[in-house]
Amino acid sequence: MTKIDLRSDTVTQPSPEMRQAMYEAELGDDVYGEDPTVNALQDMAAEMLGKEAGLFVSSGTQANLVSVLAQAQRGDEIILGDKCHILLSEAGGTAVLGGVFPHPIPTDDNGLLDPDDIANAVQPKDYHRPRTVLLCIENTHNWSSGKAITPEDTRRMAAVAKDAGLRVHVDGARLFNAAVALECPPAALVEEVDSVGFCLSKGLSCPVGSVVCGDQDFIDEARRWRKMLGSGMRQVGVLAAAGIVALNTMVDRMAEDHANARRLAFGIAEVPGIDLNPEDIQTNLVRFRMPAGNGAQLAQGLQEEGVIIAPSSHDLRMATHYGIDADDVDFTIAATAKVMAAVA
Ligand code: TLP
Repeated sequence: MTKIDLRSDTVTQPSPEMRQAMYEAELGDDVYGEDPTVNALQDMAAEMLGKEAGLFVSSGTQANLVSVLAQAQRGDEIILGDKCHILLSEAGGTAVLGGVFPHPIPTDDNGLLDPDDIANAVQPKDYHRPRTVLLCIENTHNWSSGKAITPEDTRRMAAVAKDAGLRVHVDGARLFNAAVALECPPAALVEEVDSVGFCLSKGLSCPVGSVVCGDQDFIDEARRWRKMLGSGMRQVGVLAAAGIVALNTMVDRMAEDHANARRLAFGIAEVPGIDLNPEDIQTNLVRFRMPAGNGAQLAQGLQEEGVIIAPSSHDLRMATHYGIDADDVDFTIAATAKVMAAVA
């Protein structure tokens, strides 16, 4: 049976070129800083993002965790959006492992935080209050259907934080999707920020890994936290090799995923019972709403047709990625219409 897995871009498989590079990778012990392939990936990532240094980490969650812990002490506070991944989907790690207090503020439909809300969330200097030290921004914004945050919007949010003496972190799990969608160099998206993490294992299709970038002092501190978290990995160039291929070959092709996402969004928006404005779709995530309960029926019905999405009552997502083509999209649109006709 057809198997079209739209749960996430994390399900992507490495390309043949990646597997070959992994096989041939030159290796060393990365805890000694001696893995040439890891070092090459870190340098390449830092250069692409206009930062001094990079650090290979095991996941997007770990990228955020080491970034926050390297820039906030126990008892400090971080400002973040109320719909961001760090707050909602990382098991409370910054609070549990770092004693860092999250201060959520509203997120608009475009994944943006209002600069006034940021300014108002900064705690006054008073020993009753936690110290506010960091602002976190997410680009692309997952819960806002993968909206790409422009350099101007990032600048606007970061400027308020900087004025208040905060540092700024970007959860750029899908930063390269944003760069492709906005047709700008990835470095332009993080000019004013102190730290940024991006995932290799999502749209870039690597099996494992993320890279954190920033200045050398930040990276040194992040490396210490990575070690403490148990991810001082050894001959990890086998994984980094795929990352180098990804940065060379998989960035521009994500335009295809974005075109497929729009095709999908325009198609399913026509299906009665699906609430979605396809014009909102900029990157590879298609979120839509349905009457409560219908989502679970749709997920179940699609599964029977060979299309997999994450089950949810009424707030659903389909993700396009390497391995999904326009035919898969058309099949999914037809299957969605068929299942929803039966539900009605
Ligand atoms: N997101 C996953 C799930 O956890 C929801 C997905 O399928 O979208 N930041 C952002 C914005 C993310 O979307 C994710 C993963 C992460 C960080 C964490 O990355 P991993 O899964 O590598 O720890």
